[in-house]
Amino acid sequence: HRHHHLSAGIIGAPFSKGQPRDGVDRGPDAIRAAGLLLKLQQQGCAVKDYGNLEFEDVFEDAPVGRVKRARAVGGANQRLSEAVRAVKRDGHTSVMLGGDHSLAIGSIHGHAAAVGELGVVWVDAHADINTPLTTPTGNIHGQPMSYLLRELQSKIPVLPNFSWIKACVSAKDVVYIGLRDVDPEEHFILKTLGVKMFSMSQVDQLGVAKVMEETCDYLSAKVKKPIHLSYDIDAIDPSVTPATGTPVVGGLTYREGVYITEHLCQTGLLSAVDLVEVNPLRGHGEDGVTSTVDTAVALLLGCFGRLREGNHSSNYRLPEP
Ligand code: B3U
Ligand code: MN
Ligand code: MN
Repeated sequence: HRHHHLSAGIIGAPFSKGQPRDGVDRGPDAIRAAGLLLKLQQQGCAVKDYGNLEFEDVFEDAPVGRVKRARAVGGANQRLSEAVRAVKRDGHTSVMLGGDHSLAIGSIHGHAAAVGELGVVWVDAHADINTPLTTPTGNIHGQPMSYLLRELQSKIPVLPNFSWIKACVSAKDVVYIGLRDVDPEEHFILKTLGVKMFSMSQVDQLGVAKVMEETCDYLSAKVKKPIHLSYDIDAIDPSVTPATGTPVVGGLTYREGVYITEHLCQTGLLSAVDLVEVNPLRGHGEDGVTSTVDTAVALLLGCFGRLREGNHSSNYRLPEP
């Protein structure tokens, strides 16, 4: 089996304070309850579940300027960074189940601390690159990239519980896929830094296969760096994945969404994955939640070698009559 060597180290991060809606902290358990671990094992992937992280309660967490719940978000991400670093030290591909997308701060920070320079593939309806001074909402799940990019550090003010963060990603090592709801200030940042992006317009224009070919050519142009995939479920069209906090019409199809994971897996460079913003308390009833969670599982299975043509293990032999 080609993917026999793959092993997943799963971290649940039931954290919601990077955004205002209840329920996204139930993402990790919902994704596990849909059978993620067993399905990974059935396709030949070794799995270690590190369980759910526990986050400290923060009682005084008044806004700092526009930024909401900075202390809680900073503290949670510091823990997550340590956890991801440990999973990488143990030799697994890290799988972080969110939780909201503010958790990408700790996940990418810990991944980079363990393996060094990364390529980041950010699949999302949103760019999540507002700074604390441009954010229109104050929600940190709309800001994680701004704390991680070296090129933006002169624009980032001091925040409580954020001093441990070391910007560890270069703008040239990031590719966005699926964008369709980008604030003007974010668009300025993306264009000024020359960040590679495939908005939904480019997905329409090129098709997802060309988008992925160009993504991987771009990231591997000089040296092949480990890839961090940060997958926001709201990248997929809300007709398929409605159970999320900020659905945006006109998203990726299920097939396009899965293709992205299949292609990244085939590179052999996928080293950590975030699956965030699944909110089982949203999505208009049971069917919407089931569809959302099942899609999240399908994306993760794609990251670990599942092919839609089918798979078989290399030691399989037909039964003799
Ligand atoms: N760009 C807006 C909205 C947003 C970002 N991420 C999500 N929504 N999920 C913001 O709050 O920064
Ligand atoms: Mn996001
Ligand atoms: Mn999003």
